[in-house]
Amino acid sequence: MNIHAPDLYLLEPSMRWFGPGDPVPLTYIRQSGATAVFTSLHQIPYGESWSRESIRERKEILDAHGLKWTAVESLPVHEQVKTARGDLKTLFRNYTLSLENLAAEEIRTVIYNFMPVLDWVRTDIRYVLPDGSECLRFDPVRFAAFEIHALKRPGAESDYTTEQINQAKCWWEGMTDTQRQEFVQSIIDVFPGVKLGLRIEDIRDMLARYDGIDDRVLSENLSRFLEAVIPTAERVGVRLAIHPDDPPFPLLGLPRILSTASDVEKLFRMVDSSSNGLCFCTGSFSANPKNDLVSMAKMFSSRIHAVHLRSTQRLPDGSFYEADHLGGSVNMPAVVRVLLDEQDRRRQTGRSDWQLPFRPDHGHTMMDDLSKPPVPNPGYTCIGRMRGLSELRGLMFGLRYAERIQTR
Ligand code: DNO
Repeated sequence: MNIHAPDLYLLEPSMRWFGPGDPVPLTYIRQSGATAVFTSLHQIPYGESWSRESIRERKEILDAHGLKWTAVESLPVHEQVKTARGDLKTLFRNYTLSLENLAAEEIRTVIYNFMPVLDWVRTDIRYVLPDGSECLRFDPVRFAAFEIHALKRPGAESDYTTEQINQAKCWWEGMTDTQRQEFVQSIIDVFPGVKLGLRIEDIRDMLARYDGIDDRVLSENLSRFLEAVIPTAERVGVRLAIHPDDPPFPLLGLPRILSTASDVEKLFRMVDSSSNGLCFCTGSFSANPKNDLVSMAKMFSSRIHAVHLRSTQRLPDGSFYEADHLGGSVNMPAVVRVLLDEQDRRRQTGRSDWQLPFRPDHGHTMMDDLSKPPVPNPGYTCIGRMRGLSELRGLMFGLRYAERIQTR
């Protein structure tokens, strides 16, 4: 039995690629066992439209390596859309134009997020695990140090316990200036695929633009965005897939509207269309103990358009680190079972687009990668992701194989 045999109906094994500047070349991605890629045109500033030529150019690079562009990750939503300020008409027009151009090149899955100010946030991008490999970690004490001592956000203390505040002070004071600077940059300037060169003052300005924006207002702004772009997505056959908040709890006193199952239900109610879907990121959702990943996969399966498989290990102090793909708190076999069943359901209804693209989201820095210069996108070294991809493909293969033995 061949793992690529079409009659196994596995999820589409994919890897993220950050474009020609990515230190992980497409030849490696092909050798990792991926048949497809999640990528974005990171060179185009947020808010501008993607021309058909630039999309085709990227597609041709992938084609030349025998890889398919299966999902856009991401078509970023401009901050002005999230705060509902500025020339929204132009921003919406540019977004829909990009969707039309992507569809014209047959790229129909588009991931985005609606996280205010920062994309994903971690406080340690080189946390050493007992086996010597390194992973990403979030520690509320270190984040308190960032907010209170670097950002100096008024009122930040009220989000932490006295013990956390004291520990944060102690930790901050124990660092040299260079260490502090590196730590701050690792929080504020890790937007995927691009170095925006943000400084702490820029973050203060960005935060100020959220004055008066709470969960309700941010939801209204998301709803306005969806109402503006979903009709085009439907017309051209594009599935939008929102990425959950990472981490899935409030940060920096900002609103957070895509962290839990009830948030996803609200999203689907905003615009009731299959083009208004979800990127099911098990790693992001799993950092919130309220989220039951298996039941969420079942609840939302028909609207899941892209999948990130990863796990986190939560600790009693409120921190979490990125565990092995098959370890941590996610019941990965049960989640994958639900996703395979969903693909079967889609096939039975005659859908030609039944296959769900998945990628291992992040991986540990390990083996030879430990001695290379750090990758510009933390979490995206080659070997650790390949380990994740291999384990996940093996899991899918095993689940399918077990089905057949049972039905024999
Ligand atoms: C982190 C990623 C996110 C994700 C975006 C989607 O590594 O999972 O940055 O790509 O939030 O818009």
